[in-house]
Formats: sequence, structure tokens, C-alpha cells
Amino acid sequence: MEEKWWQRSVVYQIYPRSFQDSNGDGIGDLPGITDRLEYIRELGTDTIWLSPVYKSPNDDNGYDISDYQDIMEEFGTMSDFDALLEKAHSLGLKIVMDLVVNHSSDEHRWFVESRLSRDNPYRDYYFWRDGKDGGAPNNWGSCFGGSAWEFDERTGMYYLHLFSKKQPDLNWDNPAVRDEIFRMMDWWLQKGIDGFRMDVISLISKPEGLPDGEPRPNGYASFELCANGPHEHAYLREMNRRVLSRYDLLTVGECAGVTLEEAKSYANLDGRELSMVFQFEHMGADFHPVLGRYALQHKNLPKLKEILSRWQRELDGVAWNSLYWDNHDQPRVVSRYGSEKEEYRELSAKMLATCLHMMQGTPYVYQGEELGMTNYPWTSIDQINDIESLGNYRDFHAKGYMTEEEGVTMMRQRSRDNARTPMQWDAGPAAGFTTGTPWLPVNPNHTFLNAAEQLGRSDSVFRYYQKLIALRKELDVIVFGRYALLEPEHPDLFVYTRTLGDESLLVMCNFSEESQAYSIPSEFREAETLIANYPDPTPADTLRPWEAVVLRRR
Ligand code: TEU
Ligand code: CA
Repeated sequence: MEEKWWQRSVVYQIYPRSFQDSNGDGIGDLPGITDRLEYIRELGTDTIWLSPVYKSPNDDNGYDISDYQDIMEEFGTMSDFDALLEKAHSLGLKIVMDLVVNHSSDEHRWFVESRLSRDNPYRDYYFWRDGKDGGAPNNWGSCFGGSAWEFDERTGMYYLHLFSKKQPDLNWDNPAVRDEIFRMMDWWLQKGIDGFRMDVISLISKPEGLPDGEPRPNGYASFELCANGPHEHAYLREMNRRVLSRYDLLTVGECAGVTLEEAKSYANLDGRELSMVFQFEHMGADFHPVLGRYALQHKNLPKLKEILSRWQRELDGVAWNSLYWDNHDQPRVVSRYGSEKEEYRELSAKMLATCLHMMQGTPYVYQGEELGMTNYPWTSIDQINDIESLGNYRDFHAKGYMTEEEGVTMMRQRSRDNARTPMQWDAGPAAGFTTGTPWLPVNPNHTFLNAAEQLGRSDSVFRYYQKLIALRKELDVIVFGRYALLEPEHPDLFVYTRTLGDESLLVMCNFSEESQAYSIPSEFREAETLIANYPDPTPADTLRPWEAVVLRRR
């Protein structure tokens, strides 16, 4: 199988609202991104995933699109986008757009038409159903809390929204919807973009008859019961046949509820569907068994290792992994699995980066992750913008699962807003993100945790990510080597090997603040150090707090 360009890529994810403001309104925008492209290239990442920049009322910060072929007012104009794309390509950077087609905004013209009457030509672009027993058509819950159905007075029916009520689900079973979406995708590809990240693409084929599901503690069935539906792969293969296969793209499906078995279809190396998927199993390793993500949980490293190792082993040679800790929906990994203590923050950030970037798959670096940015020290629920955090807190508070004080602690540990505070460019006001008032507060630690300071320091987290990314470009063993986990039960050490022909790597990561005894396997005792997060050589039988070492044997 010949190598695909995206198998050696490292992708940089930008959440435009929080990346760089260029006109002082406190909101990031396209010209701001264009001004920062050299920074992204210097890191060594070669592809940018742009979270949505299309017209949107911003009920879910752009993941509710009202016009797929126009740019959101606050972010600029289509000519700003064209300038960004042109400069990115001139710098050798590719642009992957965020395709949000499981749902549109309720302000999209299709939905404005659809809700006008039961016999409107656009009625079946969405899911409209009569109520049942005086309530919603079934017991499905929105990912953002509450029911997944909204009653619409005008025609006396309910419409489906797995996310917010301003994000009605599109009916992919309607061929007219697929035609519209494939035409729009091709319009963007004709402009020269280099791929798509596909939002909740695993949910587009709903179960036949929309049956009730197993209720969770909040009384509703999980939206994830829609994952991997009856026509899922047929629709993706149709998309591939009619659009994707005509270009050389990176396509990554964000697949809530995807299983390893399903991923072997979604991300199969035969190229019939997508290049890769974002799976969520490893993100769930620290979830509360009952309250899920939005509850305080403790890390369980053996569980995390088992999940990641299973995906590494079972996709090898069959399909392709994405590799991520952070994105705009996740709390910052340094706060989640590393240490915020100043003496350990950078060490743990480099350790976490090493653990991920030495695996097989395409790594994603989320804006600020390359600096070791941390969660925000929220003090009140009122500071929170995120519709998902607020909706889930509201449900749990109403059910008595969570006091307001516990809610604030939960936000500090779990809220998506932890990833959405402004990018920390320098120590100045608003961290150089804006000359105005930022839409979300800047983390106070920007006075010492910022890009300007790290660009000027050879042992910074930024410079460490730069080395990791350069190694992937250089070494086939990182891109294609076979993965094997060592010490599966160790509660604090994550140790694995990668092997390709006569060459092998030993990756040792200490996920704890304590020194851990570990004897380097004899075959690696004379091996060279490929990269390490401590300046001096690692002891032969100990891993120091948050230590990461990669040994290479040829
Ligand atoms: O996220 C899909 C999704 O499943 C999210 O609910 C995510 O898993 C969750 O936030 C983690 O707890 C995508 C986008 O990434 C997210 O920003 C949008 O809010 C959502 O779809 C709806 O478009
Ligand atoms: Ca702006």
C-alpha cells in the first residue's frame, strides 16, 4: 500500500473564535489566523483543521450553520478566507475545513422553509414527528441536556435535534439532502481546500422507526444510540464515490459512539470511506460510570493504556488512527492527566506529548497544547459560555446530583470552555489575543505561559513539540512501526515499543509525580536516546516524576 500524505502529517487545530483577533472586537477572525500562519509552520505542523467559519447564529459557536457557502460575520468575509487559503498554500500548509452536516442551524433557509407547513418541499429535509402520549415522539435526550425533540406550534409537530434546539438534525435518508450536501462539499473542494473534519458524522443514519432507547439517570436515552446506524457506511461510500474520491484529501470523521470494529470500515486503508476517525473511547477512560463526562472522576491509567493499545494493535495494517488528547470539546490534557504545578507543568506536558506522538496514526495538536496551556480557574457558573456544560449542569443540579459549588469544580475540570479561552500569545493585556475585551476571559497564567516566551527558550514545550513533529517526518518506525504495550497493569507507567524491521523504539512515560522503579529491558540498555524531557540522561532503573524517554535501537 503506497504511503498517503496524511499518514506522516501532524495537524494543528484552530478554534477561530479564540485564536487571534485582528479588529479589536474581542473575537478571533480569519485575518488574525492569516497573520499567525508562520507560527504554525514553525511548529512543523503541515495541515490546519479550522473549526467552522461559516455563517452561524453561534448558538453552538459555529457548529450551527445557517449558510454553508458564506463566512460568519464576526470572522470576516469570503475574500478573507480566500486570502487565508492562498497564503497557507504558499507556506506549504494544507487547510481542512469542518463539515457540520448531521444538522444545520434552525436559521438555515432549508429549515425556515421546512417548518412553514407539513407539505412544504423542504419538510423531509429534517425529522418531523407527531408527539406520543402527550409528549415527545420518543425518549431520546440531547447531548446538551433535556429532550432531543422540540415542539413547533405552527404545524403542531416535533422536530429532532440531538444537540441544541437550534441545531435540527438533517434527514440523510432523503436523497435530496445528500445531493445538496455533496454539491456544497464539491464547491469547497473546487476552491482548493485539502479535506474535511466531519462533525458527528457517525450519527447521520438514524435507527429505523426512531425507537425509544435505554434511559440514563437524567431520564433520557443517549443520543449515541444513533451512532453507526443502518445506512451509515452506505452514505459515506456514496459521499466517497461522488465527491471525495476525485481529490487527494485528508478526511477525518468525528465519530461519537464509534467502536473499533466499526472504525475498520470508516477508516479502512482501502480508501472507500474516510482517511481516519476521531474515536472517544480513550476520552471516556476517566468518565463517571453513571454521570458520564460531567462528573468528577479520577484518571485510570491501566484503562487508558488498554484502550489506546487495543486501537493501536487492531487498526495496524487495516485502517488508520488519529491521535489526540485535546480539542475544542475537551479540557486541557495537562490539567486532566498532567500537573499544573509550576515545577512539573512543562515536564508533564512534554511527557503527554511524547506518549501520544510516538504512536501510530496522525497526531492533532490543538491550539495552545504546544505551549502546555491549562484549564481556566473558573469561580462561578455565570462565567461559563458553553451550551453543553451549562445544559448538563442544569440537568444534574435539577436532579440533585450536583450542588452549585460542585458544579464550579466540575467546570474547572470538565467544561469545554477550558479549551476555548483565548490563545496565549504573549504576557501583555489579553495575552496578545485582542486589543479589545476578549469574548471569554484570558487565563491569568498567560503572564508566564505564552508563545512569545517559549519561542525564545530552547527547552520550552513549543520547542519539544517541534522536535517530536520533526522526528515523525524523519522516521518510518514512528509512522509505520508495530506497537506493543509493556507493563499493562502498572498504575503510573505507560511503556510501549514500536518495531519496524531491525529498528525499534522503547517509549517510557511516567504519568505520576513520584519516581517509579523501572528496569529498562536489556535489549535497550545500550540504545541511543531519541528524545527525552529531562536534560540529563535517565537513570537505568528509575523513571523520575513525569519523565518521558524514547530509546532507539537499530
Ligand atoms: O461534538 C460532537 C460530540 O459528541 C460532542 O458532544 C463531544 O463529544 C462532547 O462535547 C464531548 O463531551 C461535535 C463538535 O465537536 C462540538 O463542538 C459540537 O458541539 C457538536 O458536535 C454539535 O455540532
Ligand atoms: Ca475580530
